[in-house]
Amino acid sequence: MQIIGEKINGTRKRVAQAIADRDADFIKNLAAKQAEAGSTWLDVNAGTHPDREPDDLIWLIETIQPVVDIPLCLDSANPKALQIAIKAVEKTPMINSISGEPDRLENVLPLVAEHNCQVIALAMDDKKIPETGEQRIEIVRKVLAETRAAGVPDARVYCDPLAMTIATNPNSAVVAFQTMQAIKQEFPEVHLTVGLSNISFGLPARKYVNRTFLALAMQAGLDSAILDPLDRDMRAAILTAELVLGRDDYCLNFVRAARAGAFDEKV
Ligand code: THG
Repeated sequence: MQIIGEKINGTRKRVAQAIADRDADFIKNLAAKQAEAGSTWLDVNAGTHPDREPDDLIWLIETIQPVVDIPLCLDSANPKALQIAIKAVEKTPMINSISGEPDRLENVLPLVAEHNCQVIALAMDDKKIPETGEQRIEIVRKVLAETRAAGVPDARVYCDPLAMTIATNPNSAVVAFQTMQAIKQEFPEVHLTVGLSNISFGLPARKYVNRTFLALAMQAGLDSAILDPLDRDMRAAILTAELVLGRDDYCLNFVRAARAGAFDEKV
């Protein structure tokens, strides 16, 4: 399971404040802790007004890079901000995201191709999120035709089926699972990812919802996720799901984590 650490996101109050105050220590600490916890990428989302976003993203990138040696996942809907940010990164980043939206295909996909990035492809277009799995797969087919035409191999594409909250649609997780299974079947080289915590917005006991969704999504083929890598119980759930799904040869990771105390009661 590849983990995209979610915590450097300007839609979070504390992070928004750190960005506004240029509080580098706070951001550096958040970056270092997520890297230590085993993240493959760190999501970086300034979450600010489009006028400020490029400056804020650059500041975040330059603040984070000296303290971690993992690549970033540049999270923005704004092609201009991504164009500028991509010049500031030291390691090839993941781009979050493209979709069936013509603006993103026109202005973001060429960057992905030129810089050999991994890219998250959302199963939506023109900001509309389709209700059914079939409609989402239709969009994924269209996006993959475009990524292939741009010379981006399927293995660099991470499809996000979009996890919407179960609070307003009881079928939303099931639709996400169906979408994942269909994508995997049709495009076996493509990776799957998801913004995990969306699934539980507005519900109580969110950690339990997130964890169970994650384990079931892994059965549907999920091999990466945007989540809080500092959530110890979530890490334990991932290790256990990998073990149970036969994705942990000789139970090596599970046993190693157990020896390191990953499943011990908190003291
Ligand atoms: N797909 C893709 N990218 C995404 C998302 C997605 N990027 C943004 C988002 N969704 C995933 N990232 C986060 C980051 C932080 C939080 C949730 C999702 C988070 N939320 C607190 C909460 O839910 O209670 C907010 C409170 C706070 O800390 O202020 O921490 O779906 N491709």
